[in-house]
Amino acid sequence: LVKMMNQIYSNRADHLKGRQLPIMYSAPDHSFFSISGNLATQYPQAVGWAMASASRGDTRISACWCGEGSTAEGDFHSAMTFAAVYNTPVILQVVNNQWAISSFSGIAGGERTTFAARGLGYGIASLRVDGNDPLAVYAAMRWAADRARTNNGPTFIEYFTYRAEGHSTSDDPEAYRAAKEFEKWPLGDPVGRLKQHLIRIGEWSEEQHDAQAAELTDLVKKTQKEAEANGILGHGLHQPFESMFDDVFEHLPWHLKEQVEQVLEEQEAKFGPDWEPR
Ligand SMILES: Cc1ncc(C[n+]2csc(CCOP(=O)(O)OP(=O)(O)O)c2C)c(N)n1
Repeated sequence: LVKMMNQIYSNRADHLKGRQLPIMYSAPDHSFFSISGNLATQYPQAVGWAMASASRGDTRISACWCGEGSTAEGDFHSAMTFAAVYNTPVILQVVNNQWAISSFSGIAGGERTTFAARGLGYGIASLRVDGNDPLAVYAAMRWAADRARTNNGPTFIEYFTYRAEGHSTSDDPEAYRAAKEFEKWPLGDPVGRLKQHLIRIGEWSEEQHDAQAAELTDLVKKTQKEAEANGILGHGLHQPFESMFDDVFEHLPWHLKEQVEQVLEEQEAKFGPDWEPR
């Protein structure tokens, strides 16, 4: 949790050295590949990764997700073709939350057929699941993982859900859809549904739920403080400027080296020889 928060704040302890957008996490120790801001690039990457794993005789499989709007990207289709042709051990998933910022899923072709149906066109086993039912999501993914692990190839899953909030904090959904539309969404909140289900089967209670919510809120707040001690966004640079291109190129191209030197000289001329990026 603290590592994720350090990434959100792009602070001194951020292992991505402040070079990613704040929620584009990466956790190589957990086989969690860096999120890319360029939509759908993860699709061919996941397929390629799984192909490499299989050809090395490794037992690991890969999984990736994109939004329904991103299925209109060429990368999505290249990945589907390669996954089908090479019978790749990959789980390809679409979170159909019905909105790609301000464009409705119909703009990505969602009213012509389901997104799941597109997988069938590629010859890939495909499922459409109620994305707000945690047990259904778990079962579908488990099935897909078993298929991949037993060499039965790729699976494509569409999770049908709804984006109640804005796309981001700078998005105002009232500008393009009815203000209270989210109140009419009939399939509920996944956490609430799982809670109700567990209470009904006698595995959980309101008291346990409240206690756990309080405990987790406390944990998140404490962790937030811990991360904030390493610096927060908007308080200057937390990583040395020169580290901007570290780990990006194996050999830094000459023109970028030149640009780094140029900026350092400019900064020194402006702030004196003791200048240090804050
Ligand atoms: C190649 C590319 N084009 C456009 C964008 C800008 N953009 C960021 S998010 C987004 C909408 C994505 O919608 P969707 O795929 O439905 O995913 P969601 O955000 O709903 O999960 C767009 C157009 C981008 N990041 N990358």
